[in-house]
Amino acid sequence: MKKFLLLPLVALTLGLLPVSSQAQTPRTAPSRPAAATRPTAAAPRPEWWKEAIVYQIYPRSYQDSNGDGVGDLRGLISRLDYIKSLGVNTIWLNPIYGSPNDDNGYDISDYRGIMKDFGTMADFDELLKGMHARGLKVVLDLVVNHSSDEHEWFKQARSSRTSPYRDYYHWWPAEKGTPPKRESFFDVKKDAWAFDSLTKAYYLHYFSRKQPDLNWENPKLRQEIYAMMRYWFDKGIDGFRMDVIPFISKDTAFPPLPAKYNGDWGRFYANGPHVHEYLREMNEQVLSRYPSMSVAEGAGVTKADALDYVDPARRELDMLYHFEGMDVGLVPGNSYRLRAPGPYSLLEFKQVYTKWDRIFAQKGWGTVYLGNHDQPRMTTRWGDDRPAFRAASAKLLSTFLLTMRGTPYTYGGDELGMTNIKFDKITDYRDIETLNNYRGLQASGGDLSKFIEAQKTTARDNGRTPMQWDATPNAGFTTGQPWLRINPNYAELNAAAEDKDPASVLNYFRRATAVRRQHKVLVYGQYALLDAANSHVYAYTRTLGRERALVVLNFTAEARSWAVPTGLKLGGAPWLNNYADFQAGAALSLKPWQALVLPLK
Ligand code: ISL
Repeated sequence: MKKFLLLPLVALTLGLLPVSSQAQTPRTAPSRPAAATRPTAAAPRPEWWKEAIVYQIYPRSYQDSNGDGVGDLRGLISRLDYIKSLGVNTIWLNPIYGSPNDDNGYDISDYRGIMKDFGTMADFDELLKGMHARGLKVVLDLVVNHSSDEHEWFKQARSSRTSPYRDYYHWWPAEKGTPPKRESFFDVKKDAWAFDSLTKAYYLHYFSRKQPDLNWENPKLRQEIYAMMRYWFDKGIDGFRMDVIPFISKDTAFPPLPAKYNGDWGRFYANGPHVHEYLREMNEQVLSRYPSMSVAEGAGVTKADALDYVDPARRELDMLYHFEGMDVGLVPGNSYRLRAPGPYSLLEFKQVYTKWDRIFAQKGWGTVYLGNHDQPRMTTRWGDDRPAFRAASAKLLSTFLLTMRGTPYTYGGDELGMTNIKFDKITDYRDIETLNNYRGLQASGGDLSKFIEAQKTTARDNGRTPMQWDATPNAGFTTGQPWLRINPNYAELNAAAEDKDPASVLNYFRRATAVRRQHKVLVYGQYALLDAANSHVYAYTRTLGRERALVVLNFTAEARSWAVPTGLKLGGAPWLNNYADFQAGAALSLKPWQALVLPLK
């Protein structure tokens, strides 16, 4: 247990402390008395998935059991007790299906089988049973905007223009000329059309050439997908995370890009003409028939269309996750994930999360995440990975995740405070996005050193380096050659060491999940931003009936003082504090990256 310095709090309550002894440094912005007004909207309807604490696992990088350097299902089974010990209750597994791995499983060649590298269906059944036995729900990835070009459907489709599978994909016959411009995320030339010489036609691929887009306008294709979803639900899974689901419906006339198109193709691809019709159909024919949860990867979804996906009255999906949080601090409209110079703006960060909370204030339900397999490590990106601040900032970020409204998604490894590996050489990268962007930039004579520098902060492989289990060779991840280099900081940053240390990032994370599970105010309570103009401290209250909490997060490496707004009365020892003690008073003295969750009277 941590010890808290309660004395000053008691002294203050009794009026024994002069105000000057409470605030060591001037605060950055005046407090707002408005905090005294409590939000009044009715509490949201309880659901298990609103109370979920999701732990995302990238199986390729979690635990190898057979020495081939790639994580697998048996490895994962061997880590179930660790996963349970985190206090999470829902697991999202990145794709585990048959795949030639052009995009690490996001190119599926067999929707009903298990990737050879990962094991067998018997392994999956055992994993599912092991998770359920521990009270963990299991959510799989649903990747149905595209398949692999090695899927039997595509092999058939490309074999002849008259194949019954031809319409499972989008084709543009060469006799119509060059297809209207569409851009691709992973193509070296950014061209989303690939020419297939056998049938003299172009096929559409929003991602790599090995990821042809499925044609959702074809009802037969949709029935195949729904049957496949039922197959997994009948096995007992509890839900799906839906990969780029806003992209599935296309205008098959492929009109030219509109004049206002500004290269933001994620936005352009989202919300196609029939997407909501198809999601309602999917809900009616599959989702509503199982006690499931669904979460959309909300690529291209904005404030204006978010509720179209998750308003329960529309019977589509349960939740979505947006990208606006991830875009903070990037050069707008730049597809190479170039970072804006200097640190990101906490004001912008607060505005984004506050805006997205508000969208779901009356209906629908949000999500909160700070990293995933497509993002760098949260501690490097949003915290401070220098040795002196790494642990404190990682704990602060977990505090944020676990005290916001909306379902929190924690990415495996972040509970340890893992950091970006920051490769210097392109040859260390394995991710198709980085490799093909590099090749494209090289071909067009772009600035490669600027690109490599930006990748150190933003590249996806930073979030994919193997899990750091212990200080033995290869961090206990594999006895073979790891598929992606392991971060050398595993010698001190690893689960075994952190497990033994009561003050570790890991043990703090465990306390934080326990606090969220214990206090429903942190799940369902209204969120109110305090001190919006403060560019160093992020503070908010959560309110549910009579239960109320104050969250104060110092997002800087300097000590700060933060004045508690008049009208808020601290109500006892902190529920969470990432330092051993704290001084309560009319102003809080915050240490670098200090995070506090305080009950209010
Ligand atoms: O559209 C975007 C932003 O508006 C992109 O970031 C896009 O959503 C993202 O790259 C899609 O990610 C998902 O689909 C990809 C796969 O590589 C990712 O790992 C997956 O999460 C293709 O399946």
